[in-house]
Amino acid sequence: MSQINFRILGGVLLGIFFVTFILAHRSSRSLEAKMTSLPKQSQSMAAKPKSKAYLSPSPLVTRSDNGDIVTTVVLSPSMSPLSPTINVTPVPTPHVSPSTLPTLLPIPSQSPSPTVTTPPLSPSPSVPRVVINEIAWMGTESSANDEWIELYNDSGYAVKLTGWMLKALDGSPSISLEGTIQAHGYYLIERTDDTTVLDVSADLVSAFGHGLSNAGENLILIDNHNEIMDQVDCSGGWFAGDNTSKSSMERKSAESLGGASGNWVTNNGTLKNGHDQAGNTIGGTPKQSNSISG
Ligand SMILES: [Ca+2]
Ligand SMILES: [Ca+2]
Repeated sequence: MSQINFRILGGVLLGIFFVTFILAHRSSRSLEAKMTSLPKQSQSMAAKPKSKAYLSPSPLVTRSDNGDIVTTVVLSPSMSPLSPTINVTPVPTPHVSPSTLPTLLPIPSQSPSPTVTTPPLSPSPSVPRVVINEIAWMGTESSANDEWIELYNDSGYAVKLTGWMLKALDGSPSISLEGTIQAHGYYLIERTDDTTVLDVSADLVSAFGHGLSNAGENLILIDNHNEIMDQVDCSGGWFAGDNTSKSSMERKSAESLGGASGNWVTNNGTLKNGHDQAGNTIGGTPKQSNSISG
């Protein structure tokens, strides 16, 4: 009896084991069938090559505790940032060839300005316009040293006398002129001071050097171009004038040569002008027409 019970118990246990094995095998086959029925989309996504994985998220298929299939979308950690990298290509600097530079043309030299020849203010010495017109070589009754000389402008225009000289060939006197002589005007040069002819204003006061010699002088009038404008050569003695009466030597005509003795006369004693330092009447016509002129 005992042996029979053991056999029965062993058969029961073997049957239980067999049944359990069969059930487990069927369960495994069912799971495999569900796995093969997953959506095509998931399979397609899973089948995508890794080279394009950064473009789409990778799905993760798992199974829950109750046996359901769960698909989880997980962003790939290898996904690149959306912002693209911008590569800036440097712009090459244009190279300027020296041949493209403009060529500077030489500046033509300016031709010299033509020389403008200004006609001289005074004509040639043969026709003097500013002349030695009266010479008080004898001085005045007040003082023999109070000599004076008168120039006359026979032209119709004023003449600037700056640079002109009135001098004797022996070197004394030697007078530098200045100022202007008016057209048909007179120019009075007084020796030492303006009181030589007390009441007539001098145009120039000069020392006269050693003064005019009573024996005569060779006087020349030179312009600013060093040309002789007039000459009264009395180196052999004065053409006219009187040391006793203190009468001056007057020119008859400005248009006639100063070196001609016949062009000079002694003041006539009638037509006079001005007074000396002592108040005596001047024996001549300083800054007025000569007594015998025209
Ligand atoms: Ca005077
Ligand atoms: Ca005079």
